[in-house]
Parts: sequence; structure tokens; C-alpha cells
Amino acid sequence: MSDCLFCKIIAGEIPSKKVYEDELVYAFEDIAPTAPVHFLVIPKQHISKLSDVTEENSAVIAHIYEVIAKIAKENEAMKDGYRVVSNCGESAGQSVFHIHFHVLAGRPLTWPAG
Ligand code: IU
Repeated sequence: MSDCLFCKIIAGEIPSKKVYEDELVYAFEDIAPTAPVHFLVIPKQHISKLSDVTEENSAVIAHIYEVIAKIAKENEAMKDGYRVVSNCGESAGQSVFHIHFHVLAGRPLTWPAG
């Protein structure tokens, strides 16, 4: 999508600090980290939010979780655990409407979320 910020990051039109990339997904450091480890994993295909996931496009979501597990195995700061969050909709805190999975680690993470 031409006006999507994260599509522009994938295209390299907006700079980002890459964590991982393959043919289906891109992962990059969050610009405003809330934990020592805070990166975002996004599909290269534009999906706006979690509620737009369907039988047709859900394979990439499973792949994202595989990618997160792979990154975690290689990142010492994630060895004690990590949190994966996808805010769906404005009321849930979604501010960028290209589906993304926050990966947080490196400090004690409290629950329930605010
Ligand atoms: P949210 O769940 O949609 O609120 O998360 C959006 C995240 O995208 C948020 O943590 C921002 O700091 C992050 N982000 C970014 O990494 N780079 C950007 O250029 C912009 C937002 I705008």
C-alpha cells in the first residue's frame, strides 16, 4: 500500500534497523523501545490488522511465530522469556495499520497489560 508507513519501511523508502528478513517477513527495531529488546515483525504482504487475518492469508502469521522463535534462540537477552503482542484496533492501542507483532524482552514484564 503506497501510503502505509511499514510498507515504506519494507521497501527501504524509510530507514529502519533490520533484525531479520526473508521472502515473507521483515523484522526491525521499534523506534521507541519500551524494553531492552523491542522489535517488530511484519509480513511483507499488507494486512491491516489481526482481525483481517483469514484462512487465505494466515500462513504468514504462523511463519512470523516461527521466525520469532528462531530469533529468540539466537538472542541471549531473550533466553529467560519474551512477550509477543499485536494490538488490534485503535482501542487496543494500534497506531500503525499494517499488522505487526511487538517482541519484548530483557526486563521483567508485568501482567495484566494496561
Ligand atoms: P502499535 O501497536 O500500532 O501502537 O505499534 C506501533 C509501533 O510502531 C510503536 O511501538 C512505534 O514505536 C513503532 N514505530 C516504529 O518503529 N517506527 C515508526 O516509524 C513508527 C512507529 I510512526
